[in-house]
Amino acid sequence: MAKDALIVIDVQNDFCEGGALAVSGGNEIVPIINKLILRFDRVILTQDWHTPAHSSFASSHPGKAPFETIAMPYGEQTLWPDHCIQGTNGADFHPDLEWTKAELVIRKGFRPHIDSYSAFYENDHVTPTGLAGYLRERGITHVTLVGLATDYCVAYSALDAAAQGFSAEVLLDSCRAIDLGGSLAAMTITMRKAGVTLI
Ligand code: VGL
Ligand code: ZN
Repeated sequence: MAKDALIVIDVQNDFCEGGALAVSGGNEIVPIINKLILRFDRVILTQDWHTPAHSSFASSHPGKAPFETIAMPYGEQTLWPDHCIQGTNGADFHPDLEWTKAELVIRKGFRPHIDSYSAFYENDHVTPTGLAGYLRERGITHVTLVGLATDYCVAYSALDAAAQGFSAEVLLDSCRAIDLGGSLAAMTITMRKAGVTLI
């Protein structure tokens, strides 16, 4: 029988109402995710965890505004408002998220010169976080993904999970999207093509 883990992506204050990079409806998913956490035997969380003046922040690039893009050595990077800075309230999990049961917290985006959307690899697609090895060593073969944002960190995590040979499922009603320039529709198609199950 497949061994399943719930991966809760970036349910942090800065992605919820009133946060620096608030995702519309982000708060609504907290009670839904809390019910899922109760149902799963294995729960893993991710936490976007940037250095101050991180290279993914528009404020680090003179003349650039949030949501513009820039060429980085590893490819095109969208620039964001300052968010989820290590040790700040914005980087904390939403206060109502029932996270105590989680067995692992994967922090990502902590290298100043590279962003990380995926829970598995940084945006260069080669620097691993260690999550694939952790799952394999624990015999976990199936991952269920929920959280923020559908079209960025959830989608890239699901794609990498599938590429790493895990069966991956995204529960769309437990996610909310940023939807920048059609990114939600595009990532939905990309996930389907990669064999990610969207529910
Ligand atoms: C995310 C943009 C920047 C996310 C994180 O969690 O989807 N998006 N950092
Ligand atoms: Zn980020």
